[in-house]
Amino acid sequence: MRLYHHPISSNARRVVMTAHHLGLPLDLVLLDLSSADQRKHLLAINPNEKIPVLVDGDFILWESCAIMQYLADKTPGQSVYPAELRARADVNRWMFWSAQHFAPMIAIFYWENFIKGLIGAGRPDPVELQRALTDLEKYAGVLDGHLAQRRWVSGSGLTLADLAIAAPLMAVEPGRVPLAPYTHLQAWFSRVQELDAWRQTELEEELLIA
Ligand SMILES: N[C@@H](CCC(=O)N[C@@H](CS)C(=O)NCC(=O)O)C(=O)O
Repeated sequence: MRLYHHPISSNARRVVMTAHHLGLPLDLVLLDLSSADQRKHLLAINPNEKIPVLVDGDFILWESCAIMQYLADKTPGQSVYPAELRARADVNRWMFWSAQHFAPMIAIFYWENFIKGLIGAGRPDPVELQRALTDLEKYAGVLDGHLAQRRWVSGSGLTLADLAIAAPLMAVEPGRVPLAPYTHLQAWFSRVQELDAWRQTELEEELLIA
């Protein structure tokens, strides 16, 4: 299986972490979003022109959370995406929450405080940062409260929900996301950062950027 990705994309990283955790070999293809030629190729496999994109034989799949679920469903005996109806619905709930609320809010900090400077797109916009802060207070508050009495987001062990929600947090330092008040969230994130899947993708990220 081939995955088109870029190391600064947290949407790609949540897929790469999932593959590592499941022990599935992925052929990683670095896609340079600043190259017109490479974007043309991307458009041919994803009409939204976004990474990640998985190619599994003649099957092409885009949308990071859908790819994570596909990889888990392909893996016999896996425990990160439960088969039981309500357990699966709960994992789905948090994955949608991440895609709809949590990740887009973190992405504003990442874009304004880090990516803009990297690509020369101007100074951080204070109005956008205030909007992100308002959303952070709401959604980080929700997650922090949820994690007050639990080690993992859904059920009693690691699931795709943890990997989906944690990936955008790779932006916490470069994006200067003010997470200090959310102590349960931070403790959970430290647990995720101890996973091989997190460490190995961090290493790849450093190697690819170097
Ligand atoms: N909902 C999509 C979002 C994908 C996405 O926004 N990818 C970004 C990188 S993190 C991208 O390819 N951006 C390129 C662009 O918009 O030009 C997913 O979860 O896969």
